[in-house]
Amino acid sequence: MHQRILQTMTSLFWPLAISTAMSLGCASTKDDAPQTTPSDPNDSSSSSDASDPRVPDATRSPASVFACEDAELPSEVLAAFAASEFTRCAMPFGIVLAADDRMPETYVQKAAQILAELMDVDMDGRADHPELAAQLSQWSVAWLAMPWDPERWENEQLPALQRVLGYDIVIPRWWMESSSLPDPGIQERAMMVEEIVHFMTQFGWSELFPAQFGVTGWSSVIARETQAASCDWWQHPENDCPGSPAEYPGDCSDPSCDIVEFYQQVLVLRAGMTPGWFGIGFPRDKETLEAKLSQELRDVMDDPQYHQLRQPLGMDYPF
Ligand SMILES: [Ca+2]
Repeated sequence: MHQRILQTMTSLFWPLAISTAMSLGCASTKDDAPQTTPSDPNDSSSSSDASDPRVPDATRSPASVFACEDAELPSEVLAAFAASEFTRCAMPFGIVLAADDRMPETYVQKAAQILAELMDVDMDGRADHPELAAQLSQWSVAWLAMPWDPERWENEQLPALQRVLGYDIVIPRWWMESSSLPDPGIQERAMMVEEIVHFMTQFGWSELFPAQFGVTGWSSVIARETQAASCDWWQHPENDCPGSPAEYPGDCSDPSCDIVEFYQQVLVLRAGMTPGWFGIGFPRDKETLEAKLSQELRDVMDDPQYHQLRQPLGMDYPF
């Protein structure tokens, strides 16, 4: 339920933000055919038992994009992808990312590279946190979808896909200012980072480290930080604050929405990147943010055991 709230928020907010900021045209294009490389389920390195889907092919990058029909997934998942014309897949460290056939391959590739890098910041080909990879590989719990057309997605594709797959975190065409550029631009990449960080926070860190990163209530370190900042230097534009009403319709007051949105901006700005958008009152630079964060949160974010991003993404994970 709380997951639906997250999608409700994002599905409202990104398009509104884009429609107000968008001045460029955004003609759509179809794209070339996907590569046909098999998938790569899990972390780790050696050994090569082809019968074990958890053992990766050492010749293949975790960021490879391949035909979904070649994914090492159960036949009912492959059938659902085929019926929905989700043909472009990547499985960095076992995590399922699948895209509508119309999504340009360069966009799927970039999303796969961002996901792979967030899971393997030192780019040694192994997930930095194997338990996180195992957690996020549970496609029956959650997966990443790149749909193209909102009507078809809501009315046809999602109903079919959610019969076999878990919750969908989407990186959709309709939140992109353009999908006609040869490669994703700044806005599209920031949106990809945001949605993938949301996915990792809600379905990974929150589950593995509930006391530090839990988003199902208001007791974790990041939850308390969100509450402390709320209506001071953080306000989601769908939430009301005293003297500062919501700027967009919707509701992001549930912890799984408010915390996840707040933490993404903290993580990204603190790592030296620019979030795709800023909450009301949110600092615009890393130094100002740093001064506002509690010592407790900074200690958790800097603790190597949690593998939180500490540097800007290169977004160039080899594929
Ligand atoms: Ca690594």
